[in-house]
Amino acid sequence: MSDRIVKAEVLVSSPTRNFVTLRITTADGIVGLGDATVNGRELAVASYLADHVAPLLVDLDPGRIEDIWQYLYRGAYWRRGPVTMAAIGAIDMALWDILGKRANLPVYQLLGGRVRDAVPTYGHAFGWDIPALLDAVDAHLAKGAKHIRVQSGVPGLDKVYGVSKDPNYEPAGRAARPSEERFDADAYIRHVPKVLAAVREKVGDDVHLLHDAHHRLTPTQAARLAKSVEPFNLFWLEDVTPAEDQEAMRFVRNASTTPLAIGEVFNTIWDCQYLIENRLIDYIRTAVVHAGGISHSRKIYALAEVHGVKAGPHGPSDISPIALAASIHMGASTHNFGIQEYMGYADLVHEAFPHAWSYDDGVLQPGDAPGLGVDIDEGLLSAHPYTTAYLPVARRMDGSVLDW
Ligand code: EZ4
Ligand code: CO
Repeated sequence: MSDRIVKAEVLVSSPTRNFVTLRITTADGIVGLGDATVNGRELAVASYLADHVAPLLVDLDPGRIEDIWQYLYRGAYWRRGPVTMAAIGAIDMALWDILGKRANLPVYQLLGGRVRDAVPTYGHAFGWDIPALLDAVDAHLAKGAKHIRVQSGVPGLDKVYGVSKDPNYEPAGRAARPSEERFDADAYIRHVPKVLAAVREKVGDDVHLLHDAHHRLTPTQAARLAKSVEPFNLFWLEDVTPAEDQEAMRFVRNASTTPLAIGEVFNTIWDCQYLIENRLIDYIRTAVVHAGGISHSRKIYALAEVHGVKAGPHGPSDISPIALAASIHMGASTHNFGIQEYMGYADLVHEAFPHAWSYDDGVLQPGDAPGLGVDIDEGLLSAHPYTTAYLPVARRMDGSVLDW
């Protein structure tokens, strides 16, 4: 039953925000879709795919998913990193999509079938001050949310990660240069426990709360924060320190019992290995698109399973509905899948990527369409061309650059 890849096309578009989409067509006329979006570096992945990889895919058998993964990863010699791994991730996703369409089965069925009724999710609630945040939390509760990420403004800071003036938070700014913001770690660490105390007081014990520190703290600051928020019983505290210094997590771990999540910027199992094997985290946050697709993410999740770590993948607005579908199919079929971040999309994104997956009452369902169950409205994508956009840059109060 072998088939042959005849075409691999890259579509770069901006239906409210930028997306890089890969479309693979086979000789039998099956079309597979993948997401290759790397927020703020979209054109680099588009070029990697169109200039270097798409020509190599032609004539290969789309059913040899693992072999194509190894061919692109090891065969390039140069490896790892977000651009390479998102490109491979998009191809891998598209090949699973093709396999599902060929078999007339949803991808979660190919991965072993359902292990849970639905995929739990969390969304983002934010407010500049505590009353505004509590209103946002109310809106999430009204939609049936059982897990909510809470982010608030910090007195004295005019821009803060995770908080926006727009009701739809979108960190990437459509401008020729990144916007800049100043961060005062002491003010932040003093304020967050007050915010979490107010939210916990409001929602009671049955709602799960999450918070993202977004890589800004030193190990000591991170340990202090993790310890001081213990009374509010977080579901997780995310990205307390920059992810490169992994030993820092041991220091935080030893200081508190607050569950820790990290890894949205990781790209391979080797980036995750130390933290997982040493049980320094509770949740691994790699996104299926940025960590080499379904095939590689499955290996990360399997390693995590052995060490009592769960998957809690990244799911912001820059993970397209195609990659989100791949993540939902994995969530439905992976035993140690903990939770899917679901930030939601603008209406135009739902229209541009019609999808079989659905969100309701705090959970996601993969749907039963063959493959990943996502389509594209090509006319709509081409009507919204790429627009330069960047994630913000953060600086300390003294002006020196800090991790954003
Ligand atoms: O900063 O999606 O947990 N979610 C996040 C996101 C990321 C952006 C980066 O593209 O941290 O807001
Ligand atoms: Co995050």
